[in-house]
Amino acid sequence: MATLAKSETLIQQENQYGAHNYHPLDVVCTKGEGVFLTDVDGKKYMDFLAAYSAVNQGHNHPKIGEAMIAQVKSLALTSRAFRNDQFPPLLEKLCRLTGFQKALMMNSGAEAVETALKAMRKWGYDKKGIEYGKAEIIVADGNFHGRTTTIVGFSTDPDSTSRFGPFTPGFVIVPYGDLDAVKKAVNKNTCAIFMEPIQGEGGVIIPPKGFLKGLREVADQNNLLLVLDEIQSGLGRTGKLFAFEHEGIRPDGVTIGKALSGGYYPVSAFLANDEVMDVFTPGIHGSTYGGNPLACAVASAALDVLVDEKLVEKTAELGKHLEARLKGMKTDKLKEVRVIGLWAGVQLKPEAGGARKYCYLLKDRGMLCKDTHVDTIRLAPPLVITKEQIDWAVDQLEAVLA
Ligand code: IF1
Repeated sequence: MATLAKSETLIQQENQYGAHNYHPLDVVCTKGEGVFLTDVDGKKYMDFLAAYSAVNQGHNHPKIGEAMIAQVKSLALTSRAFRNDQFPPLLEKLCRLTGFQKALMMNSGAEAVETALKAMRKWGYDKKGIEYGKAEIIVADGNFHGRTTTIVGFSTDPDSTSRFGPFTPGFVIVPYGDLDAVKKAVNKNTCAIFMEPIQGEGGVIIPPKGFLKGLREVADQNNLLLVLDEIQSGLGRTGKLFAFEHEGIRPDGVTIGKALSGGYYPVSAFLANDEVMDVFTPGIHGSTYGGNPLACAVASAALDVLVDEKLVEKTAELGKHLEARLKGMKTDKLKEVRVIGLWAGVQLKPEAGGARKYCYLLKDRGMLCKDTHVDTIRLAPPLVITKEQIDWAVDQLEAVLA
């Protein structure tokens, strides 16, 4: 009797009992360490997705794991009805590191985005005096901010919006990177501009130079908030703590998540200054798990690792090397290569036949990455990767694209 590989049995089980809301690569992981993942059949891979930048600190970073285990042994959850001793120091650490005056803790990225959207609207009514029920937020074509019904309502990806309506009104969509379109979309009811400084799901789309600066100016001239979603781009990925630093601006608010926990636990936050955060008063927003002691202990250790291991500075350095190597690949299948920090969108020509088949070829060679928008291979390794490991990975990529 033929025996199935362990992974095949698990894949069958998942297909039978799980909702089919994903189409993952057929690799069943059981162990993670640094840049590596190992599957249930014992094969080791270099991970070039890093759980969509949630494991910037590397898989199962021991320091974060130890902090988590220590906290598990003392206290996991109080709810916000009572206070806990891990929450206040995490808030101060976050604010000192990021330069914002206040933080509001949530769990998933989508919840941080929902928090930001509520803050933008309420600020529009409370502080700007927009007529209640009329507030508008300007967002970008090709955005990805999460999966709640409000958020997918202003997505332009048919997969995200597919038959989930009716949707929340009050969002105006403009082409990403088009400052004139943003200016034209502003009216007396506009409360905010909300965008990703670099679009991840869009395929690592870097806006034209000056776009973020321009958004800042439009916001200032029209008394709007500029709020940026740095859930994927933030905490080191681009070679700066925040992607907005590349243009020397400060937004009025920012959402973070993913790497805030180094992959151990869903932890997210909305960060802003008092003027914006003051719109939240007791009882009008929250979450059972938001700011729980376990999350705070994990986030605190995850931030320490970013700082202590100088991952932001390291990413800026290694990013230049990754860019040079990717742009020097000998292949005629490339349409465009976009790189910022350790984040790359390798866009293939349509005649290359789609990015997914190359992801499978790379998997066979021991490298895991994810296609996006049919033609783009997205590269986002853990930031603890070494120069030699980058070289090995680009060699694999060059070989499958040859
Ligand atoms: C999935 C994409 C990445 C995000 C930004 C908010 C969220 C995300 C900028 C929501 C989440 C994820 C979720 C993941 C796939 C993924 C993704 F391809 F869909 F766009 F990373 F590139 N803002 N991004 O990127 O955060 O609620 O998920 O914690 O499987 O849906 P979340």
